[in-house]
Amino acid sequence: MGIITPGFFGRGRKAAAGLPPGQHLTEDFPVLSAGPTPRIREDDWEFTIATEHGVTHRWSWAEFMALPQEEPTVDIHCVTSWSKLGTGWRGVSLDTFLDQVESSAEYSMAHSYGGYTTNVPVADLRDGKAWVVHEFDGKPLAPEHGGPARLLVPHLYFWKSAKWLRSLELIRQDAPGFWESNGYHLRGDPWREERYW
Ligand SMILES: Nc1nc2c(c(=O)[nH]1)N[C@H]1C(S)=C(S)[C@@H](COP(=O)(O)O)O[C@H]1N2
Ligand SMILES: [Mo]
Repeated sequence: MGIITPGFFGRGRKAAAGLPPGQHLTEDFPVLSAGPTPRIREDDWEFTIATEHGVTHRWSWAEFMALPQEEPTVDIHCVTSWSKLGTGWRGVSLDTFLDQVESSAEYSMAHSYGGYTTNVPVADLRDGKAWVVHEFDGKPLAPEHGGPARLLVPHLYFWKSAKWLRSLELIRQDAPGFWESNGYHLRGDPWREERYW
C-alpha cells in the first residue's frame, strides 16, 4: 500500500514518501486500548454478523479457522500520528464472510468483547480491503493487540480496526461508534487526514 515516489531521497527512512500527511514512522508496535484487555478463550469465542433483516450468522473458532485464510501485508496508521509499514497478518477476508450474508446495508457497526464499537461503511470492508485476523508476524495475535481476533481495515485510521472483535452489525444508516461519538471522524481516511469532525 505504500507509495514510493521515484526520485525521492529522504533521510534514509524506508518509504517515508509513502506516509499519509502528518504521520511518522514507528518500528515498535504501540498498544492503544480504551479499557482493560478482555481475555476470551478460543472455545468461548464466536463471531456474528447481524443483518438489517434481523438474521444473525455465527462462526465458531473452528469454523473461522476452516475458512480460506489470507496473509495480508499492509501499512497501518494510528490517528495519534504513528504509522507502521509492512505489517504481516493472517486471517479471513470480510468478503468471505459477507458473501454468505444476504444484505444491502451500506453501513456497519463493529462490536468488540469489552464493549468497544466503531462504525465502518460496508464498501470499506469489501473488495479485499478488510480482514478478521488472528495472527500477527507469524504468531497468534497477542491479547493486548486484540487476540484472539481483531478487525483489520488498514486503509482507514487504526481505531477502525476493532480489537477482540465479537460482531458486525449491518445497518442502513450510519451511526457513530465509541471514538466517533467522542469527536473522531465518521470514516477516517488517513490520506485525507479525516481525523476529527
Ligand atoms: N476493542 C478495541 N479496539 C480498538 C481499540 C480499543 O480501545 N478497543 N483502540 C483502537 C485504536 S485507537 C487503535 S490506534 C488500535 C490500536 O491497536 P494496537 O493496540 O494493536 O496497536 O486499536 C483500535 N481498536
Ligand atoms: Mo488510535
